[in-house]
Amino acid sequence: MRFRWRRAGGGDSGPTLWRQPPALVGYFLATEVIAAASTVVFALLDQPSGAEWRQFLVLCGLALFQAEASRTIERVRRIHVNMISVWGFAGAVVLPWSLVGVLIVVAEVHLWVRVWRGMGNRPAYRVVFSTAMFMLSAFAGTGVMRVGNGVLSFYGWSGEGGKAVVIALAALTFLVVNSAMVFVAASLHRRPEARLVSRAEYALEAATLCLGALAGLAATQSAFYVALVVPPVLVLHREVLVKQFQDLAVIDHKTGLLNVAAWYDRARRQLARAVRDGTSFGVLMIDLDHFKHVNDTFGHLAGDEVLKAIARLLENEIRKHDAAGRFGGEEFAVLVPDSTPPEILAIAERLRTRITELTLPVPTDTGPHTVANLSASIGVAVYPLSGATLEQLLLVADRGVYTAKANGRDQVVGP
Ligand code: GH3
Ligand code: MG
Ligand code: MG
Repeated sequence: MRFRWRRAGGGDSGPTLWRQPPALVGYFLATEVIAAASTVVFALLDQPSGAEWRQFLVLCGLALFQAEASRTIERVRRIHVNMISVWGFAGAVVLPWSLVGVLIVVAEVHLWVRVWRGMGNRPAYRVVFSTAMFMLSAFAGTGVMRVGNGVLSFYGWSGEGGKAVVIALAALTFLVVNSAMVFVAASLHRRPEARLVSRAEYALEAATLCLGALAGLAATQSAFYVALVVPPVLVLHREVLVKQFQDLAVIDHKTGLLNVAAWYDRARRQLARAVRDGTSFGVLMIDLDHFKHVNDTFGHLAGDEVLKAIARLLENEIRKHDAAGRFGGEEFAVLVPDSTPPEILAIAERLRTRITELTLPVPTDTGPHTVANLSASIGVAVYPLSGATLEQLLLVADRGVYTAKANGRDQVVGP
């Protein structure tokens, strides 16, 4: 897996390495130096056999072929979960350390040159870091293979079962090292939410490692067998894309919140549930105050950073089954299910306070500045108090926003 730098544009990672937090920069450089230095040391120590060179060439060839075959997929895709793990882990299973390192570098450089470079959303330093991270994960896997095979031959266990166990342990090691490194990067990047890797992502990673193990084993037999791994890899790759399109269809690109259509969908379902169960729920409309002023003072890019920060604030402040959406511009809507009017008003009030407390470093033409003293006008509607249809609720919440603006902004207006 890779570190998700930003979720649908929701993060704050800049285009240059030096704009990242210093601890993160140190972590990147340390990872890269260790990966490069170990490869050099391994190259001096390893003496690959003719068979290992052949397997290396086969795996390299297929990695490049697979990357070429899924090039268009990789291009339309904006978030990357790639299949380097397949080839990297295949290498970890059968190749000596040095060739594993070179295999991963070749595969990543190829993807960089042929796919990512032209897209402009994957700065070189990120590619370098992911490459180093995959190398270290694969080296750990190779280490487990070496030790495991050593133990097997020491005890004279030559059965296939023992080898399979060693491969499973190597895969687990790869996964653990990889996840730990992603976790550290996310922590240093001050993106706690990026540390959470979903079960689906682990499943995908496990599937790619299984395919990698099979590719490695097949490579010890014949190049023709390895070719059998390519179609499943391509299909897996495409499935990931479909899933990402599904995500993109409901997500606001700039902030990572729900888009209008998805928010409406959630709200409609909530209304149906509330009618059925006789419960109440709230709709908050949030409009930032004098946002034009932020743009005029700090520039549009800084304005975008503020919108992203507000989105993160909303996500952190609301409960899991509440839904925050971006309604366009600097307007947000929050759905607060299963709550009483006083609870809903309290949530609105808390959001308003948090927004006023926000201070945010932003990049501007004249260097970094701090945006503070933000505020928002919030209109609240409550089902069934404010209306029986979604349109009525939105109208009441919207009217609340206008009343709040008229009364001097930075306030919550209830139903
Ligand atoms: P108020 O709501 O308090 O009346 O003042 P306001 O300045 O927020 O006024 P208004 O809602 O009319 O203006 C919204 C501004 O938000 C206008 C536009 O420049 C800015 N805006 C809308 N969408 C975006 C965006 O995606 N990025 C940035 N940076 N600015 C945006
Ligand atoms: Mg507005
Ligand atoms: Mg506004």
